[in-house]
Amino acid sequence: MSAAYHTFTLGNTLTDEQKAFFEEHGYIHFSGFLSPEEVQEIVTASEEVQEKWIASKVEKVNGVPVKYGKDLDGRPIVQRFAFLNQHTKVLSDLLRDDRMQALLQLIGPGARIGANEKDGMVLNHYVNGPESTFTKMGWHTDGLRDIFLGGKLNPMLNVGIHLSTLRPENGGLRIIPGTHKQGILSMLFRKKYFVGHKPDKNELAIIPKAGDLTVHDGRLWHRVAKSSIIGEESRRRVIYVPIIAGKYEPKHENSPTLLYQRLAGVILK
Ligand SMILES: O=C(O)CCC(=O)C(=O)O
Ligand SMILES: [Fe+2]
Repeated sequence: MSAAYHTFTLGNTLTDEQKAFFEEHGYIHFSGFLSPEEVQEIVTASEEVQEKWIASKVEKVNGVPVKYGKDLDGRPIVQRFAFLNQHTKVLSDLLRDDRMQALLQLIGPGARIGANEKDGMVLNHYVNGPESTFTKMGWHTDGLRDIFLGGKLNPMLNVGIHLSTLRPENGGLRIIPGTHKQGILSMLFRKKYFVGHKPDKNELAIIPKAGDLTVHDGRLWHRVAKSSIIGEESRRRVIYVPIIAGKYEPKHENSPTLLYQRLAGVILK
């Protein structure tokens, strides 16, 4: 059995204990990274960007499709923003926080925050209502796309900044600790990518408070469980920012839409 659930506090440098925990389990949970006021400021900033994107019918950002859906009242919302950091100062500033920079120590030389690479800063907004289609996400690892893209798996971590306080009934992130140490075959075939949703006997529920920060290794298996609560109480917002090493590959306005991103539009429902 696993030990009691452990959260840490993130400072301007990582402690040896924090590094060792991450190395062993492939994830780490820091509580109280942002204050309630900072969380609110971020939510408001995302709503301002959302209004602009809806008004000007933005379909893609740097080649990455924007996912739209319906809120509880039927109004259109953005459910997956990409490169959000490029569209509001509140979020570009967040990436410069010394504590964010401290996380680079988790992957070693050449590490950087992927502000302009991959999908940049992503914000997922889930809500479970009568017209919702984006309520869960099947089992996957975030690193697989790299294998498809270049054959080579570059080190990659995903930093989650949680903007909603959850209870277990809210669903949310489920991970299988330790799977970052699996071989390539297990990374490819342990589960059915994105279509498998069954709970795993070894899965761990990440139950954050708004303002918490988590990091998971790009090789770790995880999914998003559907909320069993319906309505306003089911609302869940979470930001992801990649930390990467390897070749610098910035995206720009004319970057192509990748096959997996087209598939995601079909599968991620
Ligand atoms: O919403 C989450 O917590 C996880 C989302 C996720 O795994 C992803 O976007 O790759
Ligand atoms: Fe993921």
